[in-house]
Amino acid sequence: QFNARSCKEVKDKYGQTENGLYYLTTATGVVYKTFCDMTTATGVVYKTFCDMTTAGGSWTLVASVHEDNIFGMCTVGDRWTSQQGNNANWPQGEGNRANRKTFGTVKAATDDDFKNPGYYDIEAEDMSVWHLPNNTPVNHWNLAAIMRYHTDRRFLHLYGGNLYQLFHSYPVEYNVGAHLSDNGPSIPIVYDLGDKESTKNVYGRYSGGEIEGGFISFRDINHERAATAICSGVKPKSGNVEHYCIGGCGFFPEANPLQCGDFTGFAWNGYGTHIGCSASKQTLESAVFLFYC
Ligand code: KO2
Ligand code: CA
Ligand code: CA
Repeated sequence: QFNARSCKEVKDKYGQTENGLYYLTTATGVVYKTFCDMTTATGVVYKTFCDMTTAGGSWTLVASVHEDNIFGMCTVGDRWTSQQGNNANWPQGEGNRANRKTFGTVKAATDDDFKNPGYYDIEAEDMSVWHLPNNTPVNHWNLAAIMRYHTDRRFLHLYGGNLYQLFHSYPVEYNVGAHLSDNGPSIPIVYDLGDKESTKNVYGRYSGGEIEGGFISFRDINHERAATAICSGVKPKSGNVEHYCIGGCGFFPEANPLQCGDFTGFAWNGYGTHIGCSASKQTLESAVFLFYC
């Protein structure tokens, strides 16, 4: 066990280069009992997956977004949206994008939502994203991914070093602004598996006309002023973002409550049909992994 705050430290300080599970420790802080009496607080220890190979980096898995039941519509399991219904009086929903709550375990990161302390603790520069079929065991993650990409422009420097900070600057909240004009940043990506064209196939065929592949986008807003968290692999060119962006605010007005949930309106034209605005079955049944480097 190492005293490392990220997979990058596990590699740089301790020379570990194997992909796999490692214990990390959050930053130690100073606790002031009185002005003159201070002690050092120990960090929180947690276990997560390190990808030590992609693009020569060392990537820490900090979260996964998993849809347990697309028909649930903002019920139990919709931790990245709302677990308490589609409700205009609860505009941010769970708010887990910008708080310190944690949930899930690394071994179950394809079976349910996962968020560890690294999400808010690590000061990162870039992100990597893997789309992994539900219920894939850790030892198969490398081979099982259906889409993988990373950023390489150190964009997180501009947004406070992690998603916790980014989503403080760009709150995912109902009625926070208008589609397109108030959207958050879209960052160009480098594909490790897939390409711009295959990204369009991840989402509905109709949606393909509304998106541009080759980006990861944050805090995108729909026609009805509902905000989503992440559009994986794409940049929206229109306001039907509920069909290709995940995680959201606590209220989606259109067809209430059909668009509320971690995978929003991904089954708008049927479950996994891949026609109209429906994503493919493979997409619906895959978790989205978020890594920092
Ligand atoms: C549809 O379902 C429809 O849905 C649109 C929604 C989807 O986000 O906004 C519009 O309501 C549109 O008028 C139409 O009803 O089109 C792929 C379908 C998008 O047919
Ligand atoms: Ca979920
Ligand atoms: Ca719509």
